[in-house]
Amino acid sequence: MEAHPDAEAAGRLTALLHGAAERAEAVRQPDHELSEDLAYAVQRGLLDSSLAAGDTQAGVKLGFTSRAKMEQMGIDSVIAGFLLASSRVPDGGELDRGRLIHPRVEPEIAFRIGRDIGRDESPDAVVAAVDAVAPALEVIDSRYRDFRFRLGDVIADNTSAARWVVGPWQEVPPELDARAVSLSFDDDEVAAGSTAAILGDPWEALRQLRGLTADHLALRAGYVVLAGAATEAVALPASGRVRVRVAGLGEASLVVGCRP
Ligand code: OOG
Ligand code: MG
Repeated sequence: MEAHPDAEAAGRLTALLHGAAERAEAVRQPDHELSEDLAYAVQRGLLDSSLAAGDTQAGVKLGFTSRAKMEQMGIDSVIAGFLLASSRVPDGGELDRGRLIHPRVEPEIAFRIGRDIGRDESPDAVVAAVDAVAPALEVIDSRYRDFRFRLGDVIADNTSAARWVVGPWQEVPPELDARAVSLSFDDDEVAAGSTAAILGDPWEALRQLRGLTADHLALRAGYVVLAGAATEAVALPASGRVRVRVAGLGEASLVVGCRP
């Protein structure tokens, strides 16, 4: 029996995107707009190739949960992707910029999930299952030329996920919805905003994950969930320290290096 044409197209795009990340070289956007289902299937293919190579899934990330991000990229649907253990940079650790294409960095909030969550559990149950929160950085790096994509393209590309950093975990505070967020390169602030920019309240981002049904977005004990950027993404500097500060939650940072 011949493979379904959609499955063939998904497989080709998975291989193309996988190679793009391996070589740190951008590829052309697909000729035709992908359906969301096909796009999540391509994303799943990328996860499966990483798992087959010995990596593990460490969590889930949301995208386009703030107006600033939606306007910057021209997309207004909330999307999600997976986080790999191998793409985590330890807090304060070095990120090798030479392995990325055109990286940008975003200030985010991270949730830690305390237990496996069933498919049919309510958004409130997901919120109640969070056992810690932390300031976080996400480095995104579209595998498409010029960092340009349509909705299906960016879902297929695992929502541009490249690296992530989580600061020290904090007890879950009574509220998270109006905290100042600041992104800085060395001592210069390059973006500033509020956690309110994330769908009014970062908890809302977690609730909206319920609406996304791809199997690999199900939440497991110990997973990290990134709620999405509170500000526009900013091009990663060539070198130096990148830091996020969230009022009352502390900070997280990484140092950009470039190995020869
Ligand atoms: C897609 C990823 C968006 C966020 O935090 O909104 C994202 C992109 O902008 O390339 O991670
Ligand atoms: Mg992000």
